[in-house]
Amino acid sequence: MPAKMVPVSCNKDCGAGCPLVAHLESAKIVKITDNPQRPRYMQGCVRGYQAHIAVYDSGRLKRPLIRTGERGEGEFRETGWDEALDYVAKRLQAIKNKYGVTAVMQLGGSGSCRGAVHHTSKLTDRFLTLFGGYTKPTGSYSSGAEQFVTPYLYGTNLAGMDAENLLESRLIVLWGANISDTRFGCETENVIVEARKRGTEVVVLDPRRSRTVERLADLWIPLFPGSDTAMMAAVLCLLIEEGRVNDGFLSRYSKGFEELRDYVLGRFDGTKKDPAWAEPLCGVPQATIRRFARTYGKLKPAALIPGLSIQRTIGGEEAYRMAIALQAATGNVGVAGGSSGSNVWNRLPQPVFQCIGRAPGSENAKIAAVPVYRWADAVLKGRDGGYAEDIKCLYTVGGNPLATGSDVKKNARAFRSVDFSVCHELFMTPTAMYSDVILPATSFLEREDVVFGSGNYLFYSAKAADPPGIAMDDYDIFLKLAEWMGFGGGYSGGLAAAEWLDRFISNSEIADPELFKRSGMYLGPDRRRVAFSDFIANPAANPLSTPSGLIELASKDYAKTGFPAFPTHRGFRPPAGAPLFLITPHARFRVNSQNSNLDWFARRESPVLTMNRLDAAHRGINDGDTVRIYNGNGSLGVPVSLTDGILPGVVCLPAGAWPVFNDKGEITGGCANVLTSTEPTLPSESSRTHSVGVEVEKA
Ligand SMILES: Nc1nc2c(c(=O)[nH]1)N[C@H]1C(S)=C(S)[C@@H](COP(=O)(O)OP(=O)(O)OC[C@H]3O[C@@H](n4cnc5c(=O)[nH]c(N)nc54)[C@H](O)[C@@H]3O)O[C@H]1N2
Ligand SMILES: Nc1nc2c(c(=O)[nH]1)N[C@H]1C(S)=C(S)[C@@H](COP(=O)(O)OP(=O)(O)OC[C@H]3O[C@@H](n4cnc5c(=O)[nH]c(N)nc54)[C@H](O)[C@@H]3O)O[C@H]1N2
Ligand SMILES: [Mo]
Repeated sequence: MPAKMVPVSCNKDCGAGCPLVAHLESAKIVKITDNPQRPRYMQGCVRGYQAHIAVYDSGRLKRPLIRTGERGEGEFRETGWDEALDYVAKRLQAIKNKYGVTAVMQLGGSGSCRGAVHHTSKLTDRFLTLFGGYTKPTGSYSSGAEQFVTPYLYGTNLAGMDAENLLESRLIVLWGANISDTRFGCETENVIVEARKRGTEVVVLDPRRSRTVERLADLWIPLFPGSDTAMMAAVLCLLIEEGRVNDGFLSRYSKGFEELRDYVLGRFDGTKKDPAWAEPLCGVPQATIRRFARTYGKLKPAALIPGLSIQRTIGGEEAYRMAIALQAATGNVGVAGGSSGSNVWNRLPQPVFQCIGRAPGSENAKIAAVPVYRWADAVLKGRDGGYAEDIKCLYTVGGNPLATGSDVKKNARAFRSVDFSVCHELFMTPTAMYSDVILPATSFLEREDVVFGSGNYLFYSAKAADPPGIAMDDYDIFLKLAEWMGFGGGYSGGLAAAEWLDRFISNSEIADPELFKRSGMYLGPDRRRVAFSDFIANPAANPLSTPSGLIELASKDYAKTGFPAFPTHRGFRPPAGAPLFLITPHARFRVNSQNSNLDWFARRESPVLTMNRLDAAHRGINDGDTVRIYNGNGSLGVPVSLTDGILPGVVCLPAGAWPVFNDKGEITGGCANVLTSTEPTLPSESSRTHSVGVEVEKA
């Protein structure tokens, strides 16, 4: 039987959002490949090519489930939608009546986060604001520190670039960015490959020899996690001392460089931040720092692309501020082939296209906020502990905080402590297991949507498969629940999900909707943009929206947070009892915790600790041994793989594996977040998953 092809695109927080096609035989997806009509550099990855595994997996939730055993034990009974919705509606209503709407906390949201309609956090917000309000975790596990600081310097978070901009770069610095796995757009890796063919140099700074080092790097500089600000300060120091700073650029476009210069030269604290100072902090020989600084000062334009890893550290705010300062000091901001030094990912205007949002009637919703990194503390401590609300209910849609949230044991305690918890899920995740009601949701391949990629383009994703059992779209689950609670009309506005989508397409800049749906893609006119090019071309006509209209390398407003106006090295050293740095980067075959439970992926990436041979030798550990990793937060057992491809003193356990439970329902291992802490980096109150100390011993 001939294969039929329909365009699809991953609606996940997976680093890209790619133009793909699903091949159907007898109404079943048999494979997924790149869309043959895609432009030259766009390419999917293994997680998209194998996305249909999640559609047909026998573990998919097919019917609503209601808990029968103790919370977390995993005992549930199947039921139909009527009983499940009636139960959830009554429990939500009772909590609202007794405690008020803000006793309900929303969790999750990144499960489906690229779609215009099927967007897990936007739909939850639409429903809960009509319910009357809720408590919302603010900031992000992901890019919280970067989102917090970038506006102080640039007045906006739209500080990205289109991948093709890199074709103009003579130097690309991937600073803690593992493009080959985490992608940062569906074109970025291929564009870098092409740029290298044309002579561009690529330097990667990463504690470990990542796949990006293997595939893209001319030079790999391993350094300690969280030491990036120190390394950057030393680079800046050398540039200043060797007269390689672009003074003309700084005086025309920025403010506050003098203060930063005085800090770097040691005029405030008597310590010059030169390469000799940085060497022990970073674990990088000063000769290497000098060599890199000279290359960076010489090769122009240079694009410095920080990963988000460098801001998931104690003082990660400063690493992002310092990266921006470096790009400004070298005159690389806003020029073709340069970069802002801030996050490039999804941070430029995309084609005009509406998304589902709040509905009329939600204007007076009461929203209470708690920093996401403190959500479990807020649940466990409540008003008595200084938090705004006493949380009685957790409503999780598109998240798996019992695998991805820092300190999963604390998170499990928080789930155990509430009166009621409900989640929409595809699988029996650890978070679902700790819920009272689980409502089975569809995956992106089972519904139609328009998906935002990471550049000036949009992808159409057709419905390619039927949902398992009686699973429903989140849109419809919320609609039914809203009808049960008496605000169905307000929620839907009289439209089904597909009708919203058609409306959004006809209101958009897409001239030919039929062609869009057939080809699966719409390409915006300009796809080689770099942020702030208009400001650089004419700063008087296009000032930044900072107080001065300029790039604020020292910011009076930032100083109000209690930290210096200019970026300074803070750093993190593991404590004596847990002397090894643990990093938990994003895994190649997973999207955060997704795919962890699917054999095909798990076979290719089971939890393994990588460790330098020297650290292993000191501890009598051999390759392949099972080791115990532990610190004050927890302990877990995993096999170890010994390598020279990681800096001595650093060990690596990829993020996203689900926790392992013992008979008593206690978490004993599996997941890296057994070892992480909910003590955030300040002032942004964000994640510090790469500032963790551990000890490792033979099990
Ligand atoms: N395959 C895959 N791709 C993904 C995801 C996924 O789960 N899997 N998740 C997506 C999401 S949600 C996000 S937020 C992004 C994440 O993007 P990032 O946060 O950039 O990704 P990480 O894997 O945490 O880190 C990138 C690299 O930085 C290194 N690193 C760790 N700590 C430090 C440090 O302190 N300094 C330096 N210089 N390097 C350090 C790691 O070894 C790793 O190779 O990726 C997205 N893409
Ligand atoms: N140690 C450590 N921890 C980390 C990180 C790290 O680097 N190190 N990275 C952090 C980062 S950057 C992030 S973004 C977070 C991500 O953390 P989470 O947001 O929890 O991400 P996922 O694990 O992808 O969970 C998404 C869940 O949504 C479900 N899902 C998928 N599609 C849908 C849908 O359409 N509807 C519904 N209802 N559900 C759906 C999936 O089955 C999955 O269980 O993790 C953070 N955790
Ligand atoms: Mo993320």
